[in-house]
Amino acid sequence: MSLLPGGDPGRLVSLGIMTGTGPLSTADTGFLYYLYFDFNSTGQAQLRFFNFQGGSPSGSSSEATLPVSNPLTDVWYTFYFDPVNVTVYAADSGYEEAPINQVVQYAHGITDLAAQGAVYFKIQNQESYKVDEIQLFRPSVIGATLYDSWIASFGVLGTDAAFAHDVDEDGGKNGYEWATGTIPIDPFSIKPLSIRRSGQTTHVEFTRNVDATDVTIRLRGTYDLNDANGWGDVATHASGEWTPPAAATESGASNPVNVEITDDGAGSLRCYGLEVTRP
Ligand SMILES: [Ca+2]
Repeated sequence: MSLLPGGDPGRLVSLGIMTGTGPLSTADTGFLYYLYFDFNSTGQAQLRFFNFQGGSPSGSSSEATLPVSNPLTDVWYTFYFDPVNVTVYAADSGYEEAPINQVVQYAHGITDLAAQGAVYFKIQNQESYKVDEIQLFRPSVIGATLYDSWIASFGVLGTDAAFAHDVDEDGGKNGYEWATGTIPIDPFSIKPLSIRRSGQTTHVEFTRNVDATDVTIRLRGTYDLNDANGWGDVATHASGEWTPPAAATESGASNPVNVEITDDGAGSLRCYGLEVTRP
């Protein structure tokens, strides 16, 4: 954000990421900001932030002083919007996101940003200010696990996003779909175990999402479904490798990869289950 020559540094500039066309409006859903290069002639730049959903305030609204001294004409802002928080950084000589550059992190309370239609970046008071550069990208959720970021990327939030929940009700829990690389919001996207017998050997096949490095996958087997203590590990994947190594063969150039577990000791009848856990 740059102050134009002759522009008044004490003048408010408004910007936001909000629904609908036309000017910024608190009747829209989205994020609204007031930026001051020099708030009340204090020499300090300030950010004020507001959030609205369906025309009502949501989340936290407050103000924060920028961690820069007298920015004069240019401030480099970085705004991270994740499903829960907005995190803002500011610096006076380029994009900086070190802890010392953090302006504020706050919960926005917005659960459906597009509830009132398409979302636009809007700015007012452009006669004094200009936006020099906007970069859009999808960051991982700050402080979140790999699984949390993955499930949030499908717009699944709250209790629906629990590892043990099955949000699309296809019989595969979210954590299982993360581990096997299917789509958690598509009930037709699910990968059950495929089991076949070849001579005295049983082959169990499924897929594995190589990005799911935060889970342990355990193929378990039992000879008696009525015996809760009858389950034993056939093969386990953790920390990037299978145990025992000889039991598993992975193939395929794309993600998810195909996994084939060979169970030589299966005998005449064995039932299998894939258990997915995370620390
Ligand atoms: Ca599912």
